[in-house]
Amino acid sequence: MKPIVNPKEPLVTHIYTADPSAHVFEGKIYIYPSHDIDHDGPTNDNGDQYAMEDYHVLSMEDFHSPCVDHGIALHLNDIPWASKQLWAPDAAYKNDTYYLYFPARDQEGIFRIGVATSASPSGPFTPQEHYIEGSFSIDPAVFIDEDDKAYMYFGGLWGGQLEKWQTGTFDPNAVGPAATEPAFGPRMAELNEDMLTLKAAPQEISIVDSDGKPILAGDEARRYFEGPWVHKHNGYYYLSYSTGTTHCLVYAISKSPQGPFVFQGTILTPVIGWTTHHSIVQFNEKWYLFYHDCSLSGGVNHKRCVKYTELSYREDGTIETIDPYK
Ligand code: FUB
Repeated sequence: MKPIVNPKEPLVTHIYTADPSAHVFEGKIYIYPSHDIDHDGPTNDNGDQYAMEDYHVLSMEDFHSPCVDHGIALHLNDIPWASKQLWAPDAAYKNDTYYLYFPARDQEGIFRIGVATSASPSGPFTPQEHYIEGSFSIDPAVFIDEDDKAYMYFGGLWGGQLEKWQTGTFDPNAVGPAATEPAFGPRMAELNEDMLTLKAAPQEISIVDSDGKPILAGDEARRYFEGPWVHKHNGYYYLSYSTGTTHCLVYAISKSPQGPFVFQGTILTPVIGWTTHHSIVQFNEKWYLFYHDCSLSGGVNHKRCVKYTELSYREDGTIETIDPYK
């Protein structure tokens, strides 16, 4: 049977969507994207063009069913601590509750990560009064391991402010490492059983080459930029992420959720538009990549659309590189 939403085509066209975090909840595919908006504000490396104000949850019964928009699941106006920019979210299920994790700027303009809860995977979600204590930067991705431990991976350069947190407190003047120094890795923190608080201060995840040497900041084809995602396949943890300035989705693997992760290769070659951001999910024995590009808006960087395609592993566990337009 032919899918209703074709692979590599926008999942929905009535709104702009980006940064899809896909999960299988209650036997269906749920997608938690950013909701891009049209506006005439500034565009810059600080990411001011990504001025999102709410989240919509999308779902599909399977790949032969239409993609349903469940409407506004959470709005900026309802988040007491947040001032603007609801960026890439993720969701998780535990304790009979659905959790929506999301970054936003606080009242001082500093990116923090918040959490909201719902009894339903489609929301609406009720936010906590305050952001998660000890959280910072952007792009939370929550991975629940087979032993039920939950880890939140996060962090993004430039507008995502990861450079500003080198000392553990926010330094607005801090810059990233020199090209010959190790690149910044994403951060990871285990969540407490309540899924609302961190068990300990976030730690940096190390990404190394096949000789065990850290990937350097000047190695822009391989270094971490933003958009972490962790999934498990055949006993290995796969950390995938965006390389930002070189516009690829790449991945590294480890035997531990704490890393170090050894760089492997490219999952997705560049898409139309500056950003690239994804998730990987298994549904009915097959694996899928959800990602976005700017094809729906004719290439406007802050008006993106979410897509999906099948993802394949080779015999040795490496992932076949996908060309988004073939
Ligand atoms: O959507 C806003 C930001 O753009 C996300 O947080 C980044 O991952 C990039 O996709």
